[in-house]
Parts: sequence; C-alpha cells; structure tokens
Amino acid sequence: VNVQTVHRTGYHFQPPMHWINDPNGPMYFNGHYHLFYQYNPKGAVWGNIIWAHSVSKDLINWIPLKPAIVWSKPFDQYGAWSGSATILPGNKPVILYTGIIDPYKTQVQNYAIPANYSDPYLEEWIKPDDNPLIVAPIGVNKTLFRDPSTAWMGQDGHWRIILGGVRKHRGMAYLYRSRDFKKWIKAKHPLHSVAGDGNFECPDFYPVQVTGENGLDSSANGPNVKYVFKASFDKTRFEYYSIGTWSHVDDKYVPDPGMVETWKGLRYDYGNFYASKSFFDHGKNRRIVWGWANESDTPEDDMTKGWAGIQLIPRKVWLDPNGKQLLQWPVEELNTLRTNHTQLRNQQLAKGVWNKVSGITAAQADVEVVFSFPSLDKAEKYEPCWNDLYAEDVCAIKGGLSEGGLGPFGLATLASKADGEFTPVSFTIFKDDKGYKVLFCSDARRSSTRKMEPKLYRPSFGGWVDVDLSQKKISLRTLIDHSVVEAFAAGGKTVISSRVYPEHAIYDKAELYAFNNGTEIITVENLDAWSMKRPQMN
Ligand code: DQQ
Repeated sequence: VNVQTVHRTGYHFQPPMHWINDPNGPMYFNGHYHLFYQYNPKGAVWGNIIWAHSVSKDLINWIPLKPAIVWSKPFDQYGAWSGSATILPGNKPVILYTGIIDPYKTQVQNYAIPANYSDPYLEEWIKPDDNPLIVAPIGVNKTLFRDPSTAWMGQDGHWRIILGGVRKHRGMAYLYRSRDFKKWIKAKHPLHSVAGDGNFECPDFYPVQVTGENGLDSSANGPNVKYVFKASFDKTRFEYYSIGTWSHVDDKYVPDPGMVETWKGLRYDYGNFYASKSFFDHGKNRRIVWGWANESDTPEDDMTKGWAGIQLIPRKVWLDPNGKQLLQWPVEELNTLRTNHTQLRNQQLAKGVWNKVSGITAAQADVEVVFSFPSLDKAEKYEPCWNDLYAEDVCAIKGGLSEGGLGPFGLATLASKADGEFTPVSFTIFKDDKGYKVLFCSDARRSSTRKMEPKLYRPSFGGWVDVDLSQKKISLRTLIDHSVVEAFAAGGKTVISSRVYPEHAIYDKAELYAFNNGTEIITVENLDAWSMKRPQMN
C-alpha cells in the first residue's frame, strides 16, 4: 500500500495505514495505558473488523502490538466489534466485546482475558470456549444489540453492564447483571432509553464527583456523586450525554431536570466525534474520554490515501462546578510535545485585522489564547428563530466567515491567506433579554480550495458556550494537526473537532492568524503557541 502522508496527523493516534474506527477497551493497567480500536487489516474502508492494540506510558507515545482480538471462533467468526474493559478485583482485566456470528450480522457478547497477567503489555488475549456470554433474548433485534460497557458493581455486590440497541425507535441501554461475570441476566427494565433518534451505539455510564476534577472508578458511589449517561446515536451520527442520578431502587438512570437528550442535548464535541468511550485512570485519579474522528473526504479518497480515521487526543473529563455540564481538557501529557514557543501580548484587533502568528509550525501546533473586549454593547441581537436550529446552522450565518458586532473573532487555522483557504475557529456574542449568548464555530467551508468534486464534507460546525462574560474575556485552546483542528472553548466548556484537507495550507506553508470580523475591538491578551513534536506513533 502506498500511504499518502500529506494529511496524516503528526501527534494524533493513527496506525501506519488502513481503516480505524471506535476506540475500544481503554484502560490503565500496571503502568501502561492500553488502547484497542476497531481496525480493518486489509484496507482503508470499514470491514473485516478486528481489535488492534497499542500501549503507552503517557497516552501520547504509542507502541503497536499484535491485534488482541481477531475473529476466529464461531462466536466471532464475522467480526469483533466494539466493547470495553473492566478491571476485576485482584487486578484482573477482562474485555467484553461484540462478536458477529453470521453474514446477517447477528450480535453476541463475548469475553476475552489476558493469557499472561504478568506481561506488562498484555499482548496475548484468550477467548475462552464458554463464549458467548450473552445472546439477544427473544423480542430483541439481534442485529442491533451490541457494544458492552465497562462493568460497575452495585451495593448488592452484583456487576452491571449496559448494551446498546433499539426498540420501536427508542434507543435502549439494556441492563444486564451478574454475580460472577460469567452468567449475565437481563434486567426487566433498561437502565435508560431515549425516544425518537434510533439505535444506541457505544453507551457509556459512569460516576462523576460533584466537586473537583478527580475522576471516579466506575463502581464508586456515595453522597457527592452524579452519573453521566452517553450514547452514540446511529441515526444522526451524533453523541449526546446527560447528567443525572442512578436510582438504586429500580436500577434506572434518571436525568436531572432540564436535561435534554436528543438534538438540543449536550455533546462532548459538536464536530466530528463518535463512538467515544471513557475509562478511569487510577494512576492519575482522572476519568478520560476518547473519541474517534472519521474522515470528511470520500471513501475513494481514503483508498487513495491508504488510511482513514484518527483517534482524537484523550481528554480529562469532570463535572462543571455548575453541575449542568461536563468540562473537558486534553490530557496534560500532551504538553510534553510542545516546542518552539511563540507569544502575542496585548494585541488589538480592529475589524478586519488578521494578525499573523509566526515562529511555529502552524500545521502542527497547540495554541492557547485569551481574548478580551472593552464592553458587550456591540453584541448583536440573538434571533429567537435560532432556537430551532442546530448551532452549526447559525455558524453558517454568523460564524467566522461573517461580519458582526462583538465578533466573530478567533483564530484562522490551517490558513493560506493568499489562496483564501483557512478553517476559522471563532466566537460571536449575541444578546437577548435574558443576557448574552456565545456562539462557538469551527467552520470548514473554506478549509480546502479543492473543487466540489470529489466531494469533501465541509460543515460549519458550532456549539453554544455557557460561560460567564462578566470579566469580558473568553479563552480558546486549539490543537492543530494537518487535517484536524480540535478546539476547546472557555476552559473546556464546549469542544469542536473538524477534519479538513487544505491544498495550500500544508506543511511549512500553513499559516495561523488571530482575526476579528466584528466592529468591537478585540484584544488578544495572551496568545501562547507551540510547535508540536512528533511522538512515537505506532
Ligand atoms: N462501530 C462498531 C460497532 C459500533 C459502531 C463496528 C460504532 O460495534 O456500534 O465497527 O461506530
């Protein structure tokens, strides 16, 4: 295979070639992080799916190992689909995954265990012959019955997992219980279900602390604990999460009042991010969430490139002190790749100004910036009809490519200004009778000068940021890596990842600018940017 390098990432997770999708079974065990992932060993399109496996000491440098789960037995003859790891008492990891048993994609749940617990890499995995552990009961669609979660233990000492499925258009998180991790019994009621948006994939359920940034083991419990439920909605290809409580009495998840779970709900990422999975890192007492970003070009492009799919940078995740959403931040280990620091201090941006940030490799960079403004008076009016739109549709009207009052301002990433090619990551601030609304956009519409055929997917991704503007400041961190822009607004309140394929803004030709397209003057209070080194990547 001829692998095209131009849009390959420098520091995001990728194997040397071929197709990847969901992150599977992430875990921390005896000093190593393990990442398994859905992988096609034969090409750059989805198919022939096995569990590939890499290990790392820092979540940034990765060593490839041989695949952990390859389809071979009657219970996974047609594929090894997504699943999760659980570390059982006695420090014994176990994987639960979905096996495909026939050409009709019938799904069962299997387990795999390490052949040698003292191998620090856990390279060899055994799929015992008493698999499958779970088959779809009568009345449940056995081709939409998959993606076992990490198990957690209730106060009754029984293990629990959830599986994704659908029942009459209701996304279902089927609940199973077990005493011994072998015999699993379906609970009468699902842990949770959501009407309308179809099948659940990769459901996740975990506790978070009410205060502080530390994570919790999946089985943790107690008075200051809330729960997060996340599902990947197959129909819209969006993920939504909500925050709530786990009722022990009837073993159900109850979202907090006001939580919305479909199209206006909370998302980890308002861009290209799917099939995410979280795990508790007991080495650093944090919970980490990991998501896959597929390509936004065509399958033909992928075959020509010889590769498709990346994993985004793992993020620490914790509850916002306001209790209404999660916060996310790239794991701190990422900072070890920073080199060639450059900065701007107190630079004023009048309307139309593009201030170039030089001295770094703008195609492979990490940028932290704080913008401020003298007042909120120039904020334009928020249009009530926007309530009925996705934020990305509002970004198409009011995002970085438009002109306004208080914003849009932000960073023009992967830019070749002379060619009109760039991906703006921007804020636009609006007012209504209740206060201010902050629109955050990552607009791919000008990201590539490539003609419309073959088609690239170039959306104007967007999300709203629930942030206090009383200091008249807002921060932005942006991870730029050749064909991906991962942007964190206001300390991780709203995150957007975009995949883009510039023609001109590649390698040393890529430029980075701070810009303002609004009439209010914006100050770049601090901008710190770094080139990013290339880690060991498989
Ligand atoms: N990908 C896997 C499934 C999962 C889907 C198959 C989500 O197990 O539901 O590759 O991307």
